[in-house]
This record gives sequence, C-alpha cells and structure tokens, in this order.
Amino acid sequence: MAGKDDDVKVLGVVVSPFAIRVRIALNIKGVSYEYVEEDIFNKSELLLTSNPVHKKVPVLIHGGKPISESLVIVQYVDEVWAAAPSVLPADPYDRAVARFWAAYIDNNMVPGMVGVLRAATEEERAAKADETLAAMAQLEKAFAEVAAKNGKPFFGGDSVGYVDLALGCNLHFLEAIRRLHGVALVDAGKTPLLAAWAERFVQVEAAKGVVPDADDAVEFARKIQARVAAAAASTAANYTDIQC
Ligand SMILES: N[C@@H](CCC(=O)N[C@@H](CS)C(=O)NCC(=O)O)C(=O)O
Repeated sequence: MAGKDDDVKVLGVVVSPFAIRVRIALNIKGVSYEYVEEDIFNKSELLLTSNPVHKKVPVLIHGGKPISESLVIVQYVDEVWAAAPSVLPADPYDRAVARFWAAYIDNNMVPGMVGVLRAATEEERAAKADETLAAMAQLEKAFAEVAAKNGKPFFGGDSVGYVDLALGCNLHFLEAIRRLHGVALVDAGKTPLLAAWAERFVQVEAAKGVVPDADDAVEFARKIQARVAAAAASTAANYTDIQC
C-alpha cells in the first residue's frame, strides 16, 4: 500500500467544479499532489483508463490506484488524511445531513446551473434559472438553520466542510452566468446569507489559486454553448456529450 503522501495525482480541468472541490479538500489536508490538466474534448489515455466507466474528471490517483466521482474522492481524502481539520462532521447524524445537502447540490442545483449555460432557447434558460433559484432558496434556508444554531461562518462550522466544498466549487460558474446572461443566482437581495458566505469561501486559504477567475468560466461556457449550437445544427456529429 502506498504511503499516505506518496504519489497523489489529480486529473482535472481548471474550471471543473468537481475537480476544484477535490483540490480544495487536498489543500485543507495539506496534501501535496501533482495536478494534471486534462482536455475533456480530447481525453488522455490516462483519464480513459483511470475512469473507464464515466471518462470524466476529476480522478484522484493515489499510489497508482484511481478513484472517481468528486464527492467519493473528498470522502476518501477525509478518511485517508484523517487528522484535523476534518471535512465531514464527526457525528453520524451531522455527517448524514452534510451528505444530504451535498447530494442536493449535485442533483438539484448543478443541473439547473448547467442547464442555464447549455439552454438552446431563452425560454429554456429562464426555466433552468428558476430551477436553480429554487435550489438556492433551499440552500439559503439550510444555511440559515446552521447560522441560527451556532452562528458559524460555514456549513462546516468554523472552517470549510463537505457542503461548503460541494457548493463553493461552483461560484465561478454562477458568476459567469451573471456576466453572460444577467441572471444573479447568488445575490445579496435573494440569498443574503449565501452571498456573504460566498465572499468568505473564496477568501479561504485552501481555495486560493484553485477557484478560477470567472473569466475562465465565461470562456469555457462559450465553448460549450458553441458546441451545443453546432450539435443542434448538425445531425451528423454528436457534440453535446461533454458535461461539466
Ligand atoms: N459526478 C461527477 C461529475 C464529473 C463531471 O461532470 N466532470 C466533467 C468536467 S466538469 C467531465 O469530465 N466531463 C467530460 C464528459 O462529460 O465527457 C463528479 O462528481 O466527479
């Protein structure tokens, strides 16, 4: 078995929210790792063989063994580098609640957000924006409960935890949506607690240098939109299979 700090590699894409959450988790734990930038439009052999089922980033390769799915990876990182600070709460009930909200983010908020970016029509975009806003309102309520209970700055308490990672890794895309489509999905008017939380999240040391500038997300979103448009115009090529 590999030593704990041996040979840790992350296959990612700079703007990928899922890769970002893994990289921040490793930073929280103080694990040094090699970061390998993938081109998801032209996947490397290493990615294809490391994640043969989904063929997606991120993949964590620890001591030569690959692990896929960002939330699974974050839990693995938390268990392998178990010394504080921990990412998931210690209490089983609190852990279950954290997993619930992380799943909610990936199953409800992220598809809405991606839908806004990939929408073929303005009607579709508005519907996806509403979907995302509804998810944001739920998350605002969840965070209000955390704040009412202990007045802590993060879902994880005094420091960034599992739910913070799950949500915070999307902030650059939320800002890209505001710039590209004028839709504010986290803002001081509608979600004041989350807006303040987002400002704190990007200031966290472990997130610095990992959360990309929204300009990068804008550029990536434009690339995806161009592919969606090309796919709509062509029956021959299937360009829409890339997800982010
Ligand atoms: N559920 C996966 C999602 C990963 C994902 O969608 N990654 C995107 C980049 S943001 C990707 O690799 N897309 C390539 C593709 O769809 O073929 C996770 O949490 O790791």
